[in-house]
Amino acid sequence: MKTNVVVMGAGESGIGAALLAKKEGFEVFVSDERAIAEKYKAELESNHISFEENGHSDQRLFNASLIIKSPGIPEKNKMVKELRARGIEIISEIELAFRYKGSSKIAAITGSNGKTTTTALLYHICKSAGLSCAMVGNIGYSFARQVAWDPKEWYVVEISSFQLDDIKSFRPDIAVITNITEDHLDRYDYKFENYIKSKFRITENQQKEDVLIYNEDDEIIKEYLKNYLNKAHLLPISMNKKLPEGAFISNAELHLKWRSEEMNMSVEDFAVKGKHNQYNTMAASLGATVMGIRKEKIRSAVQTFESLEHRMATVGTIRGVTFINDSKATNVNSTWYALESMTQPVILILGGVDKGNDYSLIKEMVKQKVKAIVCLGVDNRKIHEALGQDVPLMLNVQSATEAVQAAFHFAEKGDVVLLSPACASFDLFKNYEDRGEQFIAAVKDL
Ligand code: UMA
Ligand code: ADP
Repeated sequence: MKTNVVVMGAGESGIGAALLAKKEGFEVFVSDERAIAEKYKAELESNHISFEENGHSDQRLFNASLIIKSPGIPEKNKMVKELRARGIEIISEIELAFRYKGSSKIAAITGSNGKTTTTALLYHICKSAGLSCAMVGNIGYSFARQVAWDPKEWYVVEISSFQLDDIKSFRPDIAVITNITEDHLDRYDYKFENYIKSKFRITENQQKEDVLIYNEDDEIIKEYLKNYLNKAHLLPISMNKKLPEGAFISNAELHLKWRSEEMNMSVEDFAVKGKHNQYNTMAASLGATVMGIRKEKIRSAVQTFESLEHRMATVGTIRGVTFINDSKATNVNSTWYALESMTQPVILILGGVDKGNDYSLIKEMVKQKVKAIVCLGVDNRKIHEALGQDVPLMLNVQSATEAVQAAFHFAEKGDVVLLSPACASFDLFKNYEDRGEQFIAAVKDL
């Protein structure tokens, strides 16, 4: 028997970690603070992995020689503090998956916004090109589970800052940082600097043969890179300047250059629309080029990619009013991009759980484009204070149905009703998917 491993948390991440650790011959025990979901219990039982639920027992955890911690468990957790104090090694699930992935390669995508879209698009390109590949990580399917059950030559991994917090040797062949704006500050002692550092850990083990694709127009990233001792080959993307290497958009045309490869493509041909998706498409296309995928394949995959649910998805048009579901916009920056892409007058549905939002960032956009704001949240005071002067109409509602009805009432033919809340959803909904689905149902009921 090898090291005795305890997995903390029995969600998608923890179960994947337990399965891989077991496969690699570790003695594995899973511990969860709350009740474990039936489907996960069944998986543990059928794989002969012992577990406890409704509490972490000191004795089990303190005797572990290695802890694999689920990303949702914060550093301020009492047990985590105690384990740190005792010097017990703690790693994340993506670190474990990296250690056992063999010679397979990794394209890893992080950033505050656009991770899922960029990951899904890069995966779509890889799949269309016939690569042996899987899409894993924060997107919802555990990286470790994939490595244990169905190894592939390439892993396209969406990575959150929480997963990066406990890496040691994790080294992606291709890393992408889409952008960095304030988010999740409650996990980083309310210090933006700590969150930025966490995101940059995606490149900390990269070597000169690896590539870091980053957003050259993002001031935070550029500033941080100035003093960062980076070993990876840097590949920028930009909409503001022409670049000798990397990807840029100028006059609505994408230009991509990497070694002897060159590709041009009109942004009109991108399947996903909006400026933010132009950044995502640049990052994914550049990643695919570095992977060695031919430009013809990339071009056709970029044209056929279907946009993801709850992200700027058109629900329908009723009496000339178009309804757009952007429920996944859970921070101010993503709502900024949603508004930026609007060409018609907007009735904006905003609000929910505020993660320390600075609404002044969307003030100008709101002044220019928004006719009315429907506040969909338990506590809407901050929105009223920040934007109350900038729109003629503002109203509080407590459900998706009320929000849709009120917005439709304010709207005229040619307007857009945009659900892009800039907030988390947990005050009135189970999650952002639930919020989006209730919005869609309410539109269908009109
Ligand atoms: N738990 C404990 N002890 C604690 C706290 C929690 O045992 O002190 C237990 C809970 O009872 C629960 C389990 O830990 O059973 C949950 O673990 P988790 O919160 O890490 O969630 P998982 O289901 O394992 O899902 C995680 C990611 N979740 C988070 O980072 C919060 C998923 O990202 C990811 O898809 C999955 O691993 C597979 O990689 C979700 C997410 O919300 C989508 N990510 C955040 C985001 O995108 O903003 C970062
Ligand atoms: P993530 O996985 O990082 O949360 P998603 O691709 O799911 O990113 O998009 C989340 C939200 O951010 C959506 O509202 C989407 O419209 C918006 N968004 C997507 N890409 C970007 C980007 N590159 N910059 C800013 N906002 C973006």
